Amino acid sequence: MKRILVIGAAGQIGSELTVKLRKIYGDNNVIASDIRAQVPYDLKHGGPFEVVDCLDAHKIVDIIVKYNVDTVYNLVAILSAVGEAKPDMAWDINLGSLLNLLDLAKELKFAIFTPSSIGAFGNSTPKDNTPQETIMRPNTIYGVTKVAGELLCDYYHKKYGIDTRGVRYPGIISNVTKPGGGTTDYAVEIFYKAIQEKKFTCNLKAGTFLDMMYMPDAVNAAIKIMEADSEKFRHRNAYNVSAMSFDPEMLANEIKKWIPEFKIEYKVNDVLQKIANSWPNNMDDSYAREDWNWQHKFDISAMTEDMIKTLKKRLN
Ligand code: AKB
Repeated sequence: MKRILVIGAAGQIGSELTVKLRKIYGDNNVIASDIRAQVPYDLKHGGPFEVVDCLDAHKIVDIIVKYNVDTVYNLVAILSAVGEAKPDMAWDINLGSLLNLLDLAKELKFAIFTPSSIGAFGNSTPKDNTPQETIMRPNTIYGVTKVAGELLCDYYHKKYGIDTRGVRYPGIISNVTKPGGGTTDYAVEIFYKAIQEKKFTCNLKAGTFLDMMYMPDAVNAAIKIMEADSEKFRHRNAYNVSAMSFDPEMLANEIKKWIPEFKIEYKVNDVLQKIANSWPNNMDDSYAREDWNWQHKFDISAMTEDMIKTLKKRLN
C-alpha cells in the first residue's frame, strides 16, 4: 500500500484530492499537510495532518521519514494573477518547494507528482489543439515557474532516476475550496454569484475561450498518472490533459438552463485578459489518452449541472 504525503492539502485541488486518496489508500496512509493550521475538519481529523511550510526542507524530511512516505503530491502554487502582483514570491514558492522535494528524493527515493498548467504556454504557442510538444514561451512568472518545473522534473528523472510525473492542467472548476488568484477563477465564481445573486460581472471578455476541467476529472488524472505503468510513458512530467473549452458566454448560457433569470455582464480586467489571451483555447491530450488511458467524464453540461446542484444544496 502506498504511503502518500499531500503538500498544500488545504488548497483548491488538495482539499478534494486528499479526501479521494484517503478513500482509495486508507485514511492513515495519506498524510495531509499545509502551511495553515486552520483547515477543514475532514482534512485535519480524517487522517494524519501536519502543519508545514513547503520551503522548510528539514520539517519535510522529518514527515517523510516519520510516515515512511513513498509518494508526494506537491500542490503548492502561487497562481497566475497573484504571481503577476508578487513575482519574487511566485518564483521562490513555486520553484523552492519543488527543488526541495527533488533534492530530498535523491536520498529518500519517493515519487513526486507536480502539476503544470496551460499557463506554461504563451502568445507564440498554437492556440487550438495545442500540441504536447510545442513552443513554450509563457508571458507570466507563473508560466515561467511551470516550464522550469517541468524541465527540472525531467532533469531529475534522467540524472537521478527519480520517479517524477505530472500533467498540464487546464483551469479547474470546483465547489469545495475556491481557487485563489488565478486567471480562470471566473469560471468558479460565476456559479456562486449565479446561485446567490442571479448575476455575475465577468473580468474576462466574451469570446475568451480557455481549456477547462471539472475537479473530479482533475483528481482522477493525478491519481491515474501516479498509478500508471511508466514503461508506456512517451512523456513524463507534463502530459496535456483536457476536458472542455468554453468562453464566458457559453458558460452563462449553460447556467441559464438551470437559473433562467441569470445575467452576465462584463468589466474586463486588462491584466487578466492579457494572460488569458496568451493561453490555449484547448490542448491536444492524445498522448495522455494513449499512454495511460486518460479519460475525462465531465463536459460543460455535466459539469454545470453538478456544480449547480451541489452548490444550491450547500448555499441555500
Ligand atoms: C490560473 O488561472 O492561474 C490557474 C491555471 C490555469 O493554472 N487556474
